[in-house]
Amino acid sequence: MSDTDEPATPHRIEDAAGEPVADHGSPADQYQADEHPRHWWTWALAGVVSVLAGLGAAELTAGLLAPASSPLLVVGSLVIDSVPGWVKDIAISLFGTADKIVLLVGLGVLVALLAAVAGVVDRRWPPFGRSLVAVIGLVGVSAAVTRAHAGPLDSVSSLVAIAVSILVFSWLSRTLRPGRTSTSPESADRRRFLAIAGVTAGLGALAVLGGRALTIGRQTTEAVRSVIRLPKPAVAAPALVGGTSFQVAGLTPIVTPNADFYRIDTALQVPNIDPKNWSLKITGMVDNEVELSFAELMALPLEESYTTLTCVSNYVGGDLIGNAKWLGYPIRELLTRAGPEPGADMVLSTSIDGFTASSPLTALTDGRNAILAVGMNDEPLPLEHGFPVRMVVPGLYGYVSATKWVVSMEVTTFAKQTAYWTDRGWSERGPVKLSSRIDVPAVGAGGVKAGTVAVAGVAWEQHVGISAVQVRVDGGQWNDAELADAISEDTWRQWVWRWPATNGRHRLTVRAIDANGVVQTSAIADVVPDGATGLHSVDVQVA
Ligand SMILES: Nc1nc2c(c(=O)[nH]1)N[C@H]1C(S)=C(S)[C@@H](COP(=O)(O)O)O[C@H]1N2
Ligand SMILES: [Mo]
Repeated sequence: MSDTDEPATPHRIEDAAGEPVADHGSPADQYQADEHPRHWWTWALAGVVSVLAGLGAAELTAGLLAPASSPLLVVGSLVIDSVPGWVKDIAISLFGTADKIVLLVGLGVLVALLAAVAGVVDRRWPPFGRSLVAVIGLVGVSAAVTRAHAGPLDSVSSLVAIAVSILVFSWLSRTLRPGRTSTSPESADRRRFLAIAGVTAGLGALAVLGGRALTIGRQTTEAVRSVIRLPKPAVAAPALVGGTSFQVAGLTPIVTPNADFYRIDTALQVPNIDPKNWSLKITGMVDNEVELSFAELMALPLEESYTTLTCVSNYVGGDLIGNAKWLGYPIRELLTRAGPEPGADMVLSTSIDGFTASSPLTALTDGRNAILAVGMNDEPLPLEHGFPVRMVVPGLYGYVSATKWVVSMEVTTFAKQTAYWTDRGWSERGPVKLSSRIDVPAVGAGGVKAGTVAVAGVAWEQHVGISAVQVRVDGGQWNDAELADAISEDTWRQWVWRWPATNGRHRLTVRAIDANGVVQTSAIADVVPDGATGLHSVDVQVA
């Protein structure tokens, strides 16, 4: 804002005690006076309140998105990891088991002091104070990204803290420079500032507590999960012998580690379910309603199976696909207990957070490994993959079958009920489509040398299986790739083709042929409404 925006009526600038400190008849005087607005403590307060608001937003973000990114916790653990042993020893002898609380409170006090200083500095030299706030926040960012197992998402909370602190500070400081925005008398301005600061501080503190509570809920669930021992399977998955994998650098591993498994869901916060409180109800068009507790499920003869899970939103060549060894109980057995009534053709499964999926009844009863899963790659399900119980159904996209945190199954009909994504324009049925992907050479790969080059990837059509994969160069003839052994028709299959590569720019294209002899179509379809089709191509520069 420029000085010409000043209100026409001059008004008095006072210090905190209410003494006039300047009288300004001319805009120039007034500008002068605005350089020293309000008493320093209001600026210190503005600094502290802004940073509290920022920390509140950050803790909420951490609680919702990335629990490991809480700025207070990451900076705290950075301090713990970096102080020398003797300092730790002194801290423990002084504070005992309260040492961590003392550390966090100490950090809080330090941040509050720095925030107060930032506020006071900004009073005189805007925007240097604000920059100081950003610098404090960057300490959080660097602590977050340097923690063990940190990912880029872990910097999010500290970035949110910086943004919110600076926004709130700019806003509060406007109410502190009255000549620029307000024509009300000084005392009213001060009351207004204190009211705004009080409410903001209250909201910030609430947000910090709320965010911490969310994280604690998750930590509790993680703790419960970590002591669960999966039972020995009654039916074990086949041991994977070497033949199912090729040794080609960059080729997707045949089994996807849990930490790398794609995640798709509508959950803003991953549900925290204590297995003690979990149960599954089978209702609807059944002779007997069935209710099953977690303990009952774990006591049943559980079966292991490898199943590749794919998302309908996976574009051609995309990575929304993974293969895991699941442990669970056949849904078919539970449905037999329930006894579906004639006419039923669908099972609507519901998650604790309200997500629903419509699976054809036949896919759950026709003998395939459609399971209520408790284990993923020899571990209890990770929280974000459905702990404690989810569905896995070979041959169907996840949105119509793979309900995580599942709590009920209603036996019904497609005519009567629709599921979450069907109500949003997606098809009510989602059988997986035949597809294949080139992993190596990677898109845009440089450094490919003329000579024999391994072109490799995966191909899948769950519950049908793959019989051949072919690769062509620059639209030439199709060449048969070598196939690794299939684990089963429910999993993807690795392939490799040894390409006699010549110098220049080339386009590699792959297609798969399924177990029935059907060739993957080159017709391009979008992911909506029932999955993408088309062929995956990769352009490579050979030198
Ligand atoms: N509760 C719940 N379950 C869900 C979803 C969801 O949004 N909520 N998404 C589904 C979709 S679209 C897919 S592709 C799979 C993904 O499972 P994953 O995250 O374990 O890979 O979960 C399915 N199960
Ligand atoms: Mo999906």
